[in-house]
Order: sequence, then structure tokens, then C-alpha cells
Amino acid sequence: MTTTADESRALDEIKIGGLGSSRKRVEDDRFIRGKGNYTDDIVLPGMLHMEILRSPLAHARIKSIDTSRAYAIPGVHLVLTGEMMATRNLAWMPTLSYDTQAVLATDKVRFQGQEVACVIADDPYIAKDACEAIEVDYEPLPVIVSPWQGLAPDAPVIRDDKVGQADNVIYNWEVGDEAGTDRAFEQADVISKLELHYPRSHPSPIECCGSVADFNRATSRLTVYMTTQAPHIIRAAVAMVAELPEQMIRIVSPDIGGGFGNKVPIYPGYVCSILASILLERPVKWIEDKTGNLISTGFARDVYLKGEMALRKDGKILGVRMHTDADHGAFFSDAQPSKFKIGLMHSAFAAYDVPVAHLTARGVYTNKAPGGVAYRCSFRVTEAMFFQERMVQAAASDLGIDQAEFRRMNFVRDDAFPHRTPLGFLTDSGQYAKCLDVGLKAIGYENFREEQAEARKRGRLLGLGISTMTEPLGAGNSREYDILGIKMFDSADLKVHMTGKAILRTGAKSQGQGHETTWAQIVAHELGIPADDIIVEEGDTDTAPFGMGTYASRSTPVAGAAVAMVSRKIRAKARKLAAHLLEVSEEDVEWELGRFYVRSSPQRGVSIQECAMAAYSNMPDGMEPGLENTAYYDPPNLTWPFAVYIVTVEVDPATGVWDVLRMVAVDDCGVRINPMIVEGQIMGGLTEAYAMSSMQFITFDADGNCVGSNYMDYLLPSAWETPGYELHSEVVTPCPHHPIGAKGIGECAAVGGPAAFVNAVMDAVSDTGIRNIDMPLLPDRVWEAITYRRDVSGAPPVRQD
Ligand code: MCN
Ligand code: CUN
Repeated sequence: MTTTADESRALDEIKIGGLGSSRKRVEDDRFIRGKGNYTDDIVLPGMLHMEILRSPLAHARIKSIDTSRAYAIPGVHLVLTGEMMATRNLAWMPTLSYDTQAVLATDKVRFQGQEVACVIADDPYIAKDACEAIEVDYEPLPVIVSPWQGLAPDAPVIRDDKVGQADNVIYNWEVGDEAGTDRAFEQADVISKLELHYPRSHPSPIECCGSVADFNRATSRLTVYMTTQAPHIIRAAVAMVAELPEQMIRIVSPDIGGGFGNKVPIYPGYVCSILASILLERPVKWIEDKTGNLISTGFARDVYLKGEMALRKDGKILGVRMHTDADHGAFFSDAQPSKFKIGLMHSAFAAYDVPVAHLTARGVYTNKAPGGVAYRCSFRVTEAMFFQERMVQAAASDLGIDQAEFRRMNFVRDDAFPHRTPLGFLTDSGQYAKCLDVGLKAIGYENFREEQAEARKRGRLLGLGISTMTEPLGAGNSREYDILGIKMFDSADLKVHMTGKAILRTGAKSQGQGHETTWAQIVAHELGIPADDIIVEEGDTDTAPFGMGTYASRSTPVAGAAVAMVSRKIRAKARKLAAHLLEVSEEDVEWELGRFYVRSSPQRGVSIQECAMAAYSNMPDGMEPGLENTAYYDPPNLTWPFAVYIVTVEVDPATGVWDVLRMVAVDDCGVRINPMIVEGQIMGGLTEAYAMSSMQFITFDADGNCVGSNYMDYLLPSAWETPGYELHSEVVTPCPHHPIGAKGIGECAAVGGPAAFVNAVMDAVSDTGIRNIDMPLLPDRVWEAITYRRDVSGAPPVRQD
């Protein structure tokens, strides 16, 4: 068998674990053997333990807090209250969205589970007991659990702590062309409308949040080990809020047991453990329990969406109007680019050739834990794509046009890039129709439609749902993206040792995505150093170059690009060393994977390892020794992966129970660094999508009690419930501006997946004339919709009497 030059190059690259190699995840060696080093594994001499007392009420005035009984318990070292925090100007902290958030409540509690006091004791059990001994006198206030209640004229003002805040509105924001959209609607043959609620959901990583703060009076250094997805941002925030010199702060993010967005915000527990350590001059550990995590941290979604599409009868989309009311809870603490109040929700309809659109958004305070963090989603893109694909399905059925055909005819065509989306983004590449075709063929679309019609005659309800997604991944560029004024870019630092082995550090931070594996593959691709010879380290602000952290699937688009760029800097220097070793001029030196050679006599060459040794032992005159460099990468644009997800289901009309028959996923994330890791990312995301659409129910009763604060109520699908997935990787549209052509993938399936499941169930019950059932599609909701032929809303308050 003969191989082409390209094939043999690819094979050489696979051998060293380069691009395209499904190299086993190096981090799994320690994870599988239980040898990971998580925050709770950190034990320091003299360490104390902190527990948080949380509010049982959703809205109440604090009349008094009596800590004397807690202090009387042996082993208690300190009880922190809001009043004490206030003396240090730390009762409130800034959020990443220019709002403020209570660290420990002083005046009022504003959601159930809010942090009221902390106890620091010899062990966590004493601390917990002491929390129960704290006496708080609350005066209950009326509770608001939906934007509608919050907007009522007589609604109590939740944020009366804020000067000038006379109501519960946080912002009104808009984007797009209102007048142009109005004109499009005047010309429409058909106007299709849809309203729905995307419920609150929770990232619920297996590891909860926590920190170990260690202030050393002797050196004045503060070291904090903590579960954060963005350690450098935390360092800056601690420096500014706690007014400590930044060089004295070291943030270490050790192994993290899942983040999914939950570990982006700054939580009161982190702040309190830091202050406690400074006050007590001892290490203080805080580890959140599951209920604490589920009721107080990092909620996502909770948006009410209302939209209209202006359509021509032949199926052309003429324009789109969208309005969203976002329930942000008591503190607006979304982590998102500063200038976009509702994140990147305006990425809706980016893949469709929609001439004009207008989006308005209103944010409202309610008596719930801070919401709106992006859970496996580039800042609100999940909501955007869900609504887009639900609207597309409604529009196609209003027009009587086939679901797949309607999408295909409205997609942005492959030759139309770069494409300016109706709400202002610039997309640069994709093969949307091809992905759809691959998916339809895989699911056997035509056959299924026949089968469905046949089954219906016999009273069986089969359904097929399609969803597509494209997501703006990889914030920045720095021109447009910043968080609190800090520009969004990222970094990589590569040190090649004299024996040709290397250490790579980036400003990103893996929570399970496999950076230790994939970054080494990029270096292997660029330098020909085997991936096994490269160690990757992230998360220690003392050693890692500055970076904005990992979220919005930005690591590959930004830090991953920096890894390629720093490798190229190293290669440029190695080329000089090679020329010196080969005694030719640099222009006469050619490069192939791992080796420089003389153009005129290719057999004369030196390996990258020989160049590395020369950098420390035989450099040309005047050359700075060593083979190390750092690259900061500011991407020219976001990356735009695309995906098509197709689900078939069977719904039991007697019970409302539905089962997934098949699920096909076609993901185009450009060049795949590690195909196995990419598939793992997709399967994980699809499983979260399935969970959100079918079973995860976290809501609030009329008193603001969080219903869903444990895994008995808030369900995680196990292997038993999780459907099988059929993944397709044949469509590859390299990103035109990324150094290795990669696009992000980490969130795509969670973003695009939910609409596929919901569309499938809606398709199965389409005979009933129902327009919408809100997620989660619990059997009782589906049953109610079928039986009473009515839409089912899942908006709180939900009574659970
Ligand atoms: N990758 C690849 N080829 C590509 C794109 C990515 O091989 N073309 C690899 C990457 O190198 C990386 C992984 O796939 O190892 C995910 O890459 P990327 O899309 O860049 O996403 P990030 O690394 O920035 O991860 C963040 C993303 C987000 S925002 C959430 S939320 C989420 C997700 O990743 N959280 C996760 N996936 C997760 N997976 C695990 N196990 N745990 C989480 O907390
Ligand atoms: Cu959007 S959740 Mo992820 O960005 O950490």
C-alpha cells in the first residue's frame, strides 16, 4: 500500500500525539486512580474550617443577629457577620456586571440561601453546629419570584440599598434595527409568534465551590486555593476589593471537578474565607455543601422570551422581533462582556439569512439567588439558540413547509461569508446545509416521516425534532470584548528545556476539558516535540501568564491559538539555531515536523531537540541563550462552530412519558485537535441538554422557597436514562483566522441540544394544535398538553402543597 505525502505526514503527526490524534487524556491517569488534587484535598498546618449560615427566608429585614451562643461553643474562633464585614468595607462586593452583591447580609436578606454569617472553627462540624446557634431575628417582607411580580407598580423595591433605585428594573437594552424590522413586518404574508419561558437551570458540577485561604503574616503573602475558572481575574479582584498589593496575592486553582460556568463568579464564601484567614492569621478552608451550591450559586437562564417572525409565503424569513425579560435574582452578577447587558443573546439567527431584526431585553430583580451565569453557554447563547430553533419550527409549521426544507432555504449560504448577522456579528465560515444533509441522511428522514404517519394511524405518537446552532465562541477580540474594562485576550508560555522536553503554561484553566492533553498536541504539531515530552500546567497565578480564564469555550479559540503562536516563536528561534548548527544561512533552512534541513541537501538536518540543546550549549554569537517565550493572543474575531442535532422520540399519550429513539449530532468545530476529546465534549453537552429538556426542575414557590435544592428534586441523568448518541464528524470548516483552524466546541451540544428534544416532542403532539410546552418536559406537562390540548407554562411561582 502506498501513502501520499500528506497521509504520511499525518501519520508521523499521530505518532507524536499531534493534531488529529485521539491521544488518551493524560489527566485521567490521576483522576481515575483517585489521585486528583482538588481544593478539598488541600490540608495546611493549623488550618481552620468555615461554614456559612444561610437565610431561610427569601425576603426579610434583619432586626438583629446574636452570635453569643455560637461563640460559647468550644472550638469556635470567629463569627463573621455583615456588620463586621462593613467595618472593613467588605459587606458588599462589586459583581462582574457593574452591580453590587452582599457578601454577608446587613440590612436585609434578598433570597433564600443568602449568606448571613460565617463561623470559623476547629472543624467543619463545630462550625456547622455554631451556625445553628446564631440567632437571627427576621421581619418577613413580601416576596417576588417572577419579573411580572417585580414589575407590578406596588412591588416592594428589592434593591433599596442602591441609591436611586426606585423599582426592580436593572436595565433596558436593545440592539438591531427597529424601524427596518417594522417595515419587514408590514410586508409579511404570515407572522408567526411564539412565547416561552426558559427555566432556571443549574450547572451542578459534582465538586461544589470552595477555597482554602492562607494569609502568612511573616511574608504578608496571601495564597488562596480555590475552585475558580479564572484565577487571574480573582487575583485582580482581591487586590482591588480587599486592597491588598497584587504581587502579594497568589491564586491557585487546583484540579476542578467540573465547572460548567458555576465557577466563574466570585462568591461570598471565597471573600469570607480570605478575610477570616487575614484576621486569624491561620489557613481557613471553606467547602460548600451540595444544597448550598444548588440554592445560592451560579444559576442560569430564567428568561421569558417573546418573538415574532415576518415570513413570505414561499418560506423566506423577512425579519425577526424578539423581546426578553430576564429574571436575574437579587444581584445582577452575570459574568459577561461589559457592554452586552443580555450577554450574546443577539447571536440569535446568526446562521439564517435574516435581513433585519430587533431585540429588546429587560433585566429585573427578584427574590432569588443571583441568576444569569452562563451554564455551558457562551453568555446567553443557549437561550438565543433555543428560542431561534423553537421559532423556526413554529414558523415552518405555520407556513406548512417541511422543517428541514425551511431551514435549508433560509440558511446563510457557504459562499456568502463573511456574513453580517441581523444583530451585528460577523460570521466567517460554515457549511450549514451540508451539516443538515448529513444529519437527515443519518436519521433516515424520509423513512421516518413515513413511519411516523403509519404509527399515527395506530395511535402511536412519534416525533422528530431538528435543532441547529452556531455560537460566538472565544471572546475577545479585545476591541469589542472586556469584562469590567479588562480586555479579553489570552496567553501561553512555553519553556523548552535543553533535552528537548518542555513545560507549557496558559492563562486558561481546565475543569475537566482536557487541556493538559490537547495543548501538548498543539505544541507537538507546531514543533514536532512528542506530546508526551510536554507537561502542561494551568491555574497558578504565580507561574501562569495572565489570562482571562476558561468559559464561553474560549480556551481553544484564544489560549489554544496562543499555544500555536508561542510555539511558532520558539520555532523561529530554533531555525536560527539550526542554521548555526548546519552552517548555512537561515534562508536555506527548511522545516518539516520536528526537523530543520538544508534545502539543497535534505539529508543534512538537525532535530528540534538538537536545536534545544544548542540554545543552552552552542548558540551563535550575540544570541540570547535559552529557548523560552510567551505569546499573548488577541483573536481577530470570534470562532463560529455549527451543529445540527436531530432527535426522534415516542410519546406515550396515556402518561406523557417520552423516550428518545435516536439522536444524531453533526458538529463542525473546524479542525479537531483531539477527536476523542471533542466527542466527549459533545456527549457531555448532549446529556446536559437532555437533562434540561426532560427532567431538571428547579423552581420557586410563592414564598421564594427554592424547590430543587437537592439531587432528589433536581435530577442528573445517569447512564440508565441517557440516550445513545450517533456522532458525525465529516463536516470540517476550518476557522479562517485561527492559527490551526480550530473553533470552540465545549458548549455547542448543551446550547443546541435542548431545542432538538423539545422540537421532537412538539412534533409528536403536533396534531393537538399546541404551540408550546415549557421545559422541562416532565410527563405530567406533556400529558396535560395532550389531554387538554393546551400550552403548558412552567413559569414560577409553582405551588408544591
Ligand atoms: N478541542 C479540540 N478541538 C477543537 C476544539 C476543542 O480538540 N476544535 C478540545 C480542547 O482542546 C479542549 C476541549 O476540546 O480540550 C474543549 O475545548 P473548548 O471548546 O476550547 O472549551 P474550553 O476548553 O474553553 O472549555 C470550556 C467549556 C465550557 S465554557 C463549559 S461551561 C464546559 C465545557 O467546556 N465545562 C466543562 N466542557 C466541560 N467539560 C468538562 N469535563 N467539565 C466542564 O466543567
Ligand atoms: Cu458558559 S458556562 Mo462555561 O462558559 O464556563
